[in-house]
Order: sequence, then C-alpha cells, then structure tokens
Amino acid sequence: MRFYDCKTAPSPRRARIFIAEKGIEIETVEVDLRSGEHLKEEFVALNAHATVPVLQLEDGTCLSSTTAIWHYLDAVHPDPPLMGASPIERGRVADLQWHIEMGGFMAMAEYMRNSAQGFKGRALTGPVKYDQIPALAERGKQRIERFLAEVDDLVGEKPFVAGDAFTVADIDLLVLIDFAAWRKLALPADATHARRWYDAVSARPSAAL
Ligand SMILES: N[C@@H](CCC(=O)N[C@@H](CS)C(=O)NCC(=O)O)C(=O)O
Repeated sequence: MRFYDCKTAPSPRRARIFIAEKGIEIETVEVDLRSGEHLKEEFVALNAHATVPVLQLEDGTCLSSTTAIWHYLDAVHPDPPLMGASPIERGRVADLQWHIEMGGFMAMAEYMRNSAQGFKGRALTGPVKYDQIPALAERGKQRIERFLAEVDDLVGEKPFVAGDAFTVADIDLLVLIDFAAWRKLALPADATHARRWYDAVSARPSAAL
C-alpha cells in the first residue's frame, strides 16, 4: 500500500490521523500541491480528480477520497473502531461526520477557494479551471462562522463528538477547527465544552501529525 499525502493540506491530515489512531504503517509519498505536482500527468494517472489524499492498494486500485480510505482501512483493521462499534453507532458517526464535512469543510472550501490569491483560477479542485466568485467567499465565511458558533452544542458534555469513544467525527472536527484557525476563524471564547474537547483531542499523539 502507498499513501499519497501533503503535510500542509487538511484532507490528507484527516487520513493521517486515522492511520495513526489505527496504528497502521503505510509507505508515504509527499505530493507538493504548491508546485502543482498533483496536476502532472503522473499523479493524474493515479487520481483523475487531482486531489490528495490517495491510498494505492496492493492490486493498484487507488482510493481518492478520505472517507473511502477510512472505510477500506476500517474494514481491514477493525480495531480500534473509529467509525462506530455497533450498527447504530456506525450510523450515528456517519451522520455526524457528514454534517461536519458539509457544514464545516465545504463552507471553508467555499470561503477560501473563492478568496485566496493562490486559488485564482482554481476555485474548485480538479483538472478543470474555475474562476473565483467573491459572493461565494462571503457566503462561505458566514457559513463557517455559524458552524463554529454551533460546535459547543455539538460537543456538549460528552467526552467525544459521538459519545464516549474517539471517532472520525472527532478527526474531522479537529482538522476543521485547525484549518479555520489558519484563516483566523476561531471557536467563540465562551464555547467551554468545545474548548475542553479541543484541548483533549489536540493532546493525542495522532493530532501532531
Ligand atoms: N473529497 C476529497 C477532497 C480532497 C481535497 O480536496 N484535497 C485537497 C487538499 S485538502 C486537494 O487535493 N487540493 C488540490 C488543489 O487544490 O488543486 C477527500 O475527502 O479527500
């Protein structure tokens, strides 16, 4: 197996934390997004969507989305269960993760890719060039601010987002909060549950990756 990574991008970090929490050793290849390595023929031959992360399996199959990588690795290495331990937990974790991905990551992407200078002409990932739309940046910023304001209720008194166990919902929320902080968007000062949760998950060795 081979893992195509990029240390500076949020999506591969979602896979890296998962791999570390599972205790799996995988050969890793760093892809330099800044120099456009992911748009070169060699990489596009592996992943036509031109994004990282990618997990290349022994038979050559390439999984090109974080959730697909999680599903595959979870099936092969069930312990510890990061996607829910029972059928009902699996459903609940998937629900939470989807909302964090849609409400958090998609909002951040909408904001950032439509405003940052470096994404001019690359407002969407992939081989097709799309122009930035400033109104989408404005809407994305509003969405992410609202999302961050709701994290305190999402976490509540629970140790982890889905309950008593660390899951992919925690991975996504952690990566999202760090990604937002990079654009100076933070959890509200009075979000005490969210801040307690954030300090605990950030202290896990996997979060340093
Ligand atoms: N749905 C994909 C999204 C992957 C993605 O958007 N990756 C970004 C880095 S965070 C990327 O490869 N960007 C390439 C680009 O900006 O052209 C996943 O969940 O892994």
